[in-house]
Amino acid sequence: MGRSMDEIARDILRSNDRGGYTIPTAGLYPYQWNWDSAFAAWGFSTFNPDRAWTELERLFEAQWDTGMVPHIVFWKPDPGYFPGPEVWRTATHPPTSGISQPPVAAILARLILRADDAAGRERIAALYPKLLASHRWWHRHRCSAGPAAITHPWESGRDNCPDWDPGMANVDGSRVGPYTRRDTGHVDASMRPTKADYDRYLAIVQFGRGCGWDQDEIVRNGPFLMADPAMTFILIRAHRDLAAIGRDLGQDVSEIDGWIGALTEGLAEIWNADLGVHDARDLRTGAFANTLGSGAFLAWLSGDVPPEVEARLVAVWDRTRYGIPSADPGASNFEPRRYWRGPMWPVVNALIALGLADAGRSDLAERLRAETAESIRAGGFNEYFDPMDGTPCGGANFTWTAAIWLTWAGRDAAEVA
Ligand code: 2M8
Repeated sequence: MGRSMDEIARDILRSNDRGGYTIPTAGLYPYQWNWDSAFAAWGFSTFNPDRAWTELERLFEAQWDTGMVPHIVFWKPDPGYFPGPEVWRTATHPPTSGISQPPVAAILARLILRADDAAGRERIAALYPKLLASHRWWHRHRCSAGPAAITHPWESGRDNCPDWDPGMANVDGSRVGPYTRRDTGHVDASMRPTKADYDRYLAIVQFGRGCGWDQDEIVRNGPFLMADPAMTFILIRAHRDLAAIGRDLGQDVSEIDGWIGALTEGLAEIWNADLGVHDARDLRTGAFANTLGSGAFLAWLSGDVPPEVEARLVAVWDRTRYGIPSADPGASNFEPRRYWRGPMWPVVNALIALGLADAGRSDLAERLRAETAESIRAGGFNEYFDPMDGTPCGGANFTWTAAIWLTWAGRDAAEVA
């Protein structure tokens, strides 16, 4: 008899384990990534709670003195990935990148704790001040415009989605000098961001490196600054979870409550009245991206979604066969297999479903689970999928897809509730 999907998923987590931290997938992504690691922890919590906490602890070992949790931790040199530590040059130990990634750690730590409170009590008490420092960093360095902002498309985790096109248009990528990409040696180039994208990604990194990763300078004068609805929704939810954890630990959480209030008010700045949803906005020019993809669907994470907004979102979802797309299939720039410019990402669906379930939309949550599960069952534990025909894309044996299978997609409705 063959191995069950659950067994395969557990094996993927174990085989991507590099000794306390988990890489997203061998070859393409050989380091520890911030939000991937938090999802890995959630996955481990279904069969090894101790290992789940270790994963988060390793990630926070790389936290900067400023509170920032970097988006990549370069624990061991690996020539298979570009841009590596020699490009970022952050002067930290361990070497890391100089930007962050969606702060899902508090959201997932709370779920991990809920699954096995006894195993997590001491671990969360030790982690709480570090989580708090990282949320304070987000408030201090990324939320001054009201909503949460990103200083590099990589910071959003949704690298090349159309949401960032207006901000990327301001970036001059013509003077970055020669370099060799590694991603296209692992995965078909047609599924990856373009060379023009990479030139600009590197120009933004070069600016950060040039100012010694001074975050005030990056926000003030860096080549790219966009408000991100997804980050705002995630951060609101993460603040709420952190406050709940803090209250349980007997802490005063009024500072966190203040951040939640400010961010919720900040949502008005990214309301696109023409589109009728929250939308990415270039903070240098004020221009909206005019895109409707998975970022807008994360609204459920931060609270209830009005019926007219829900109708607009579901109309986009109805255009696909397999889950919520990263960009609207009805838009002319939709590319069903090019990374974040259209594909369906199981890991994002899992986050959206958390919001849907909490908002009492278990019907939509179950539809999303079933469509995600069907694509993984048919295609394997890939990084992402073509939302129209379910073709598995990107890296195989992917940690976060295995993790969300174990915690969500592979559970039936009764278990998930
Ligand atoms: C992708 O991003 C990296 C840069 O961080 C890349 O393309 O090189 C994104 O999908 C990101 O969200 C993810 O965390 C990372 C590792 O899975 O890969």
